[in-house]
Amino acid sequence: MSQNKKQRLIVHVDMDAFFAAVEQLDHPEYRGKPVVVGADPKGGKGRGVVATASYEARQFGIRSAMPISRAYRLCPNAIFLRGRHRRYHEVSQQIMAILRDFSPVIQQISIDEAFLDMTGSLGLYPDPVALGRQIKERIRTETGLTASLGIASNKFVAKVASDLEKPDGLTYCPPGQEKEFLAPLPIRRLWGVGEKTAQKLMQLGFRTIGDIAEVPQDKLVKLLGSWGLHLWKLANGIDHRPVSEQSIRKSISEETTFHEDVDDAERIEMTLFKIADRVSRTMRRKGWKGRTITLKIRYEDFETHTRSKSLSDYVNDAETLRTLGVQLFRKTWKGEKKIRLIGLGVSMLNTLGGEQLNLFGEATGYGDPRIDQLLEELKQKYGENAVDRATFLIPPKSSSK
Ligand code: TTP
Ligand code: MG
Repeated sequence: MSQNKKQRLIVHVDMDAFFAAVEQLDHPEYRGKPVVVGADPKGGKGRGVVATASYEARQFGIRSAMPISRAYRLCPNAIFLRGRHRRYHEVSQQIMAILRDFSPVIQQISIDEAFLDMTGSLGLYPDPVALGRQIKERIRTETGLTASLGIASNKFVAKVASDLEKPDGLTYCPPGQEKEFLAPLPIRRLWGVGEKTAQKLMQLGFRTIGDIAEVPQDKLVKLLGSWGLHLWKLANGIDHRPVSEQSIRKSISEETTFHEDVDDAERIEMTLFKIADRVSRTMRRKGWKGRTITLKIRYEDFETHTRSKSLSDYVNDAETLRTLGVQLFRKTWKGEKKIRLIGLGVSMLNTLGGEQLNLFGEATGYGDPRIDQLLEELKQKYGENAVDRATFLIPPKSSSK
């Protein structure tokens, strides 16, 4: 199956309970205790979500993305913290620098996660497990934090492996054993299989990754389309994707939870505008542009939907993000339920450097980078609320209801 490709050695590193672990590191009094980083629980009435929870808090059932009010009910005595993102980025950079010492071929996937291609250093590190221990040890001594590692011949298997023995795990899948390694695991562990897809696959009779690997390729393609082939390959432990800095899939998003559920379209769109402006500012500051815009809506009953649009050009200007955000919003929301949360994300990011094309052309007047620039300069000088686009200054009309 390996088509005579060169045997690779891929390491996936993922920090344990990252934000919470940094808090426990900086505040020894939090160690060994349930720590929840995320929104303010406001005595059970808070409306945001959990970013992450320490493993002590996970024993109470608290998980990332859970409503903070539910986390509070599960463990009111937990230490609830809002989070210090600058600090998390600082530690993240420290970790990535350590990883770069082991291999120049590194792909950072998120703030606490990266792939390393160690193929070129096989001579230096003939024993993958000893290499894994060494990486973990350096992270531990230099940052005081624990990481979980997966080591395998490709990215998918390494990623699955790093999650199996969390926290402080080290899991190695020797080459040639990928299929057997994956077979007993539930289908949810396949990349790209979310809750809904998992349900669909279960209805079709698939429970484990092995169940999928055993189906003839063409049958799966008939059932699921070309995506079926992709799943079949992963299930069989086949993944030729390179570890490459180029393809770093950074994404950025912002969301707002309303103080009370809202059904005033104008107010929601205004909020979306503000979010688009903030996302755009961060992107321009970091020199990022993106191609896929995603809207997220959570209704009063917590049902959550995302809707995306991919563009042919990379963009980062506020007008384009606002326009697309509102278009997606109007397509998604028909006023049937009140809205609890609204968010906007941009993914498929690229760092700047290539030519910059204006998505909508000159005629529409969208996306004048000079206005964005000016706004940003003023905000940096005088603070977030000092200036705003005229749209925000018009008092919203009262809701049509
Ligand atoms: P993860 O690596 O997914 O989670 P984790 O490091 O907290 O825990 P684990 O031991 O299971 O790896 O995410 C890294 C950080 O990203 C996490 O500490 C907080 C942040 N995050 C959010 O803000 N919201 C989320 O929904 C998730 C999943 C993560
Ligand atoms: Mg992690």
